Amino acid sequence: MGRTALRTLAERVLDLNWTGDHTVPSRSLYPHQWSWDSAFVAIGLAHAAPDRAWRELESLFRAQWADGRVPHIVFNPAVPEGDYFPGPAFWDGPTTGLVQPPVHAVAVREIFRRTADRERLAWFYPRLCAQQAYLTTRRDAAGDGLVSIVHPWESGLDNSPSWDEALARLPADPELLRVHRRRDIRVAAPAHRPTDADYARYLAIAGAYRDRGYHDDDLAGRHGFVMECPSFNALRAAADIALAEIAEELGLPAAHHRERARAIVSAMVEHLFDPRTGMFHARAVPSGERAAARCVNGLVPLVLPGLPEEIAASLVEAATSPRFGLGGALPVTSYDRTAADFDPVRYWRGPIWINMNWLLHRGLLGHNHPAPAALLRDRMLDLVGTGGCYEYYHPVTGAGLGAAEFSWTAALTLDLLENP
Ligand code: 9WN
Repeated sequence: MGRTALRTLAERVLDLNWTGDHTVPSRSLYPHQWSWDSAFVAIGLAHAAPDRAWRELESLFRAQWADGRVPHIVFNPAVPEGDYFPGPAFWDGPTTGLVQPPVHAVAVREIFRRTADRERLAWFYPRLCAQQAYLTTRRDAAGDGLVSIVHPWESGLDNSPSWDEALARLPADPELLRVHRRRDIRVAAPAHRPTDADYARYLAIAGAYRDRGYHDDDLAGRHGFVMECPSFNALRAAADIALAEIAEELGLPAAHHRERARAIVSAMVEHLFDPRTGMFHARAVPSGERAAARCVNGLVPLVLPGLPEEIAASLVEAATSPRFGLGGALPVTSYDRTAADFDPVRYWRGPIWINMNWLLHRGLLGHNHPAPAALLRDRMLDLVGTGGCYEYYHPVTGAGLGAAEFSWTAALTLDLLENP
């Protein structure tokens, strides 16, 4: 498909999934508003429909909690309870109490660059600061300057092998799946989705957090799943860099944002980088054990401009190795291709995701690797141009998998087309 036809296709997907004040990730599988999806969508809409880009994030931030957290799903009250599980009845409210990676400050900066709308920028700035403050003060479960996630869904890489060891320590209660019927495996192929055992654990962890009123006190002592995720923390540092630029634009002090970004990068290098694998790994709290699996979230810190150059070089090397295949015929996989349990179809355990590759593309450019960045961009555009805007793609055949007409794939395709 030519680049012009691809732009038309991507815009059509975003139009199809627009509800009037936000974009659903996919009409079939995800009929509500997801937090980091909206940020990626806004980055694409900034090119195609900038007013809609602002409205996308405004609707999300209108659901921000008083404590500053931006919920991972904002439920659309017009959508029947049965259309997504776990829906509002399970979470006991109009939003979930979980969060997702804070890509929003980067998105706001991108929309501002294209609109120069200072009034809207000023509306967002305190809200984005409150989002960061929640993460910094309430979610540093280990007290080491890194944010902990309390559920695999918070990482956005739900089913990643990064969480296997931590999940294996928790009981999988089959009764939970008798009480609550899964909807995802009625809409998508079960072989592409998490297993029942993992889903039972997801429900148990979410239910325990909900039953404690979503309080974050003594997470390390009281909660069953507490993990430091390298891509979540990298995106949090990237958010502070974007916030520094936003603050300067508004004539406000910015140094504290840059200082916090620096502190996050140092803590990540100290606690999450493994010189033996040359990449970052998730880490359990309070045990401090690093997950053995090599997953794409361990490469995403390449987005950080402040990363020591030898570490950036080591990430590029790991990405280029046969484990992830950067520079090959297809974009980078979500998991180590050489791992015994690499699964080409199950989500986050092998397939290729456009948002992860879009972040790596930015990282390659930021660390002065223009040739592999250009190649990766072409590979992404070819993949989407051949298969359509899928949720993820088969790492051998490039076939589209998961939800068709998936919003962030369309949005980030638009951004890649606009930024040659
Ligand atoms: C649970 C919406 C979301 C993405 C996540 C992705 C998937 C949800 C699910 O879909 O998660 O949040 O039901 O599996 O893993 O990254 O935000 O697109």
